[in-house]
This record gives sequence, structure tokens and C-alpha cells, in this order.
Amino acid sequence: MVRPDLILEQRRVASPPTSEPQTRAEALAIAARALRSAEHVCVLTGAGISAESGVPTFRDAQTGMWANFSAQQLATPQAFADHPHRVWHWYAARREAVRAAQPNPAHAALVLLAARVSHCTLVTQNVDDLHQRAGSRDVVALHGSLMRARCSAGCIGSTEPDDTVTTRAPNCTACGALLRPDVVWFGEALPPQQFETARSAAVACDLFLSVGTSNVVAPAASLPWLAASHGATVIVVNSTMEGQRQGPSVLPLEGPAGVMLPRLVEAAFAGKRTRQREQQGGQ
Ligand code: BV8
Repeated sequence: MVRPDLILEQRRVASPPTSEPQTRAEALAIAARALRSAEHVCVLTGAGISAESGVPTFRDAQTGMWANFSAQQLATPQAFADHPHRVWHWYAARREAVRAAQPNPAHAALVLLAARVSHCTLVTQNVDDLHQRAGSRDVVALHGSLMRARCSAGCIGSTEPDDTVTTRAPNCTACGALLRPDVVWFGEALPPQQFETARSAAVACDLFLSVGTSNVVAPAASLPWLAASHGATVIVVNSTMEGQRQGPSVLPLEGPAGVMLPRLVEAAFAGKRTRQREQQGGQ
């Protein structure tokens, strides 16, 4: 009897890279081949995928009245406890910037990718909802959403923040406590259901696609390596490979996500019908 894990092993490895890609074109061709033969793709995105939509990354220096603070300083329970209205105002300003932004070709390419592979799990660290606005479904948002608020005393669930007043945190209509952004702050646990979905997708996938993330913030940063340690090929799309882990199962695609992702999806699926079309047996 053939040992199931061997079958699993044979199935899992989506044509890993055979040799070091010499040129970017070669890297793209190898990545496209791996993507085309992948059964289950797990995608992890970070702030870099929204950079070309004009949404600043966490690395970008803060501007305006927040110029003296790092994003990490403001995104903590302590900062909200000490300066709730300053933190609320910062999130209201980010909401306004995101409302004025549009999803870019990188977001759109992931919608196309999901329609071309048999199983795709899209995990994001971003709180800007641009994947959802681009048409991606079942997005696993590990760090919450800018577009929602909740009672800081935990008495009511998620609500839509009303931004008529942006400089002061509003009060909860049920208990009077302050409302807070429905995001995960540093030092806070991720929503268990979302993290478990992301973790099991990383374990089960045969191709992991990391896009526009510095892979610094835990536990999201562990996901690509969880996938690699379970035999998956890891494609890294980033404007710089600086600080990105390299390795035999890693395929670096250096360049802006808004350029590299559409190229990758085109190279992998040009002429390939969508899953739906295949199921309908249609032309
Ligand atoms: C937790 C929501 C425990 C809020 C966010 C010391 C060592 C290790 C870990 C820790 C440590 N001390 C503390 C920790 C844990 C901490 C952590 O990892 N800290 C880091 C800084 C070391 N993690 C936590 O606190 C997590 N919680 O551990 O809880 C616990 C457990 C049980 C019970 C109680 C507690 C919570 C982490 C989540 C925090 N919230 N966001 C908000 O947004 O306001 S994190 C936030 O920062 C983002 O969501 C994202 O995750 C992260 C930013 O990273 P990126 O998205 O990668 O963005 P970045 O700007 O860094 O990089 C951009 C990248 O894009 C770059 O690589 C750049 O080259 C690239 N790029 C730019 N332009 C483009 C591009 N790529 C392609 N195309 C382009 N055009």
C-alpha cells in the first residue's frame, strides 16, 4: 500500500523551483508555472499592496499632527487609554484617506487569481477593506477593519463609526463608554477564528503568495514559514527583497505589486477559463 503522506507529499509540492532564476523574466515564468499547477493557494497581504492606492504603509512616516508618532505607538490599548481622542482622530483620518482611495490592479489580480485556482484563501493584515471593495470574497482579515468600531467596554458588537465628529471618540449608545476602532492593537490577541482559518490554510496550501508585507508583525509573519515547513512553495512579491527571507522554497518577485501581480496572473492563466466556466463546460 502506498503511504498516504507520500501521495500527499507528491501532491503538495506545486512544481518547486528547479534552479535559481537568472532573470526577473525567468523568476516570473517559474512562479507562473508553480501557480498554474497549484491546487490550494494561500495569499497573505500587507500594507504594500495598498501603497499604489495611495494608502501609506506602516513603514511610511506619519504626517500632519501625527508626525511625531509612529503608527505602532498609536495602535496600542495604552495609547487609547492615555489619549482616546487623539487615537480616534488618527483612525478617522485613516478612514477618510481609505474612502478616497481605490483598489489597484494588485487587488484586482487577486480576484482573478481566486477565480482561476480550485481553492484560494486570502488572508490580510490590512484594515482598509480594499480587497473586499475590489470584489474578493471571504477575506480573512486578521487585524480587523478601519470601517468598524466597537464599545471599548465590550458591551456591544461591531458598529459603523459615524464620522460626523472625527476629533473625539463617540460614546457607546448602550453603556456610555467610549467607542474604539474594531482593529487588533499591538499586544492584543488576534480574533481566534480568523487566525485559525489562516493557520490551517497555510498548513494545507501547496503555494503561499506573500504580497507587500515586511513580515515583521507576529503572528501573521509566521504564516509563510508555516506553509514552507509543510512543503509549500512560497512566492514573495515585494518592491524590495531587503529583509525578506530567502530559501530553496522561496521565489522572489521583486517589483511593485500593482505591476507584478497582474503579470503573474496573466502568465499563469492566460487563456485558461475560470473555474466557473470549466464547471459550466462553457466556452
Ligand atoms: C499579539 C491593526 C499577544 C491596527 C496591526 C517582540 C518580538 C516579536 C513579537 C513581538 C515582540 N513584541 C511584541 C510582539 C508581538 C507584536 C509584534 O509582532 N510586534 C512587532 C512590531 C515586533 N504582535 C502583536 O502585538 C500582535 N498581538 O502578539 O498578542 C497576545 C496573545 C494572547 C492574548 C493577548 C495578547 C498583534 C499584531 C497586530 C497589530 N495590529 N494593525 C492598525 O492598523 O492600526 S499590525 C499592522 O502593522 C498591520 O496590520 C501589519 O500587520 C503591520 C505592518 O506590516 P506590513 O503590513 O508588512 O507593512 P509595513 O509597512 O511594515 O511593510 C510594507 C511592506 O510593503 C514592505 O516590505 C515594503 O517593502 C512593501 N511595499 C511597499 N510598497 C510596495 C510594497 N510591496 C509591493 N508593492 C508596493 N508598491
